Amino acid sequence: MNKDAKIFVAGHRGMVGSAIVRALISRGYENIITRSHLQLDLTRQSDVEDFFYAEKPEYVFLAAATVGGILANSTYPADFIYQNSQIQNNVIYSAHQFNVKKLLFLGSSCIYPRNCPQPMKEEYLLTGTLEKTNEAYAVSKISGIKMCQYFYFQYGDDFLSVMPTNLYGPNDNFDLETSHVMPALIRKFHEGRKQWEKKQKDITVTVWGTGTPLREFLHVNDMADACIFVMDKISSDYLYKNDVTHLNIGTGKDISIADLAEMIKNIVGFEGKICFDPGKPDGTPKKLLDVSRLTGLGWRCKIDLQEGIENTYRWFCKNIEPK
Ligand code: GFB
Repeated sequence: MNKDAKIFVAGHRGMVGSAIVRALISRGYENIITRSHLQLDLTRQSDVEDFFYAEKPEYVFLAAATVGGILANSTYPADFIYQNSQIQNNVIYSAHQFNVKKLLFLGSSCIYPRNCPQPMKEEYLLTGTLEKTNEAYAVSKISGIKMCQYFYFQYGDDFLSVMPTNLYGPNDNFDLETSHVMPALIRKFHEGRKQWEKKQKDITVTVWGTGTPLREFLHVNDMADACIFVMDKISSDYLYKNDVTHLNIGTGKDISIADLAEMIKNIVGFEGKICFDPGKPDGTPKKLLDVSRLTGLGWRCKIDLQEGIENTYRWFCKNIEPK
């Protein structure tokens, strides 16, 4: 991408989209186009077409999506499948109609089967049954991957997909009902610490599920860095001709939810107890990506988990819950 290339970041107010915009600006890209949800509803096909007709972006990062943690995914499956399918169908099809040079579609590691061999390689897509708690979201994301692939096959469009592992960082959703585990635990331990400081004794933080599931966590700044790397250096030709439908993005390391809780507890400085609520779903038992394809192409994550959580907690204290 030239520094003056016209780049549309769809979903620029979200955690990933905002990180991509920051990363583009810091690298000197000057012509970034964004639209808030109020300015452009990406689920409306004709509005999206009008936007692409008027703006004619050259590159598209498709980071707009309806996302949420395990409870939001299992409670609102209709919203997850409808909104995500609409957004990606409209943006990918308009990118095709208005000759976008390259489009990067962002998915999620939940596209892989629930009992997938670990670590999960790109070629394990569509080899088994999906995890029920996020099936609706996963089905829409798989459809997006396939849409990019088929537009390449039929029309030669340079559209490709990346699948990040569980992401966290600034601008995450810290709502306790709808968020992912990382922001939820940061908030819970922070609130627990405040109660502890007010000398309320016997404070306990509740962690959902059994604590045994294993997850891999990538800081969103690393994700943004990887997206720009792929946009700049990897072509659809390379990917699809090697029979690969998408690229995994992750750290290659996982941690149990119980150990993650301990880590966040120490970073936040909470001195009370942790208990587990097995009444809440565990979700898939283990989710670790095989990232060897992307590392083989020259990309590596830079932010380790300790540093990433410290950075996110500082952001939370400054922007969401000043002490
Ligand atoms: O991050 P999370 O909601 O999503 O939950 P998934 C990960 C694990 O953390 C589960 C546990 O085993 C949860 O039970 N957990 C413990 C908690 N305490 C909490 C808490 O307070 N809040 C939350 N949210 N979890 C999502 C998918 O799956 O991952 C999405 O539903 C997407 O589709 C996303 O793919 C990346 O990792 O289970």
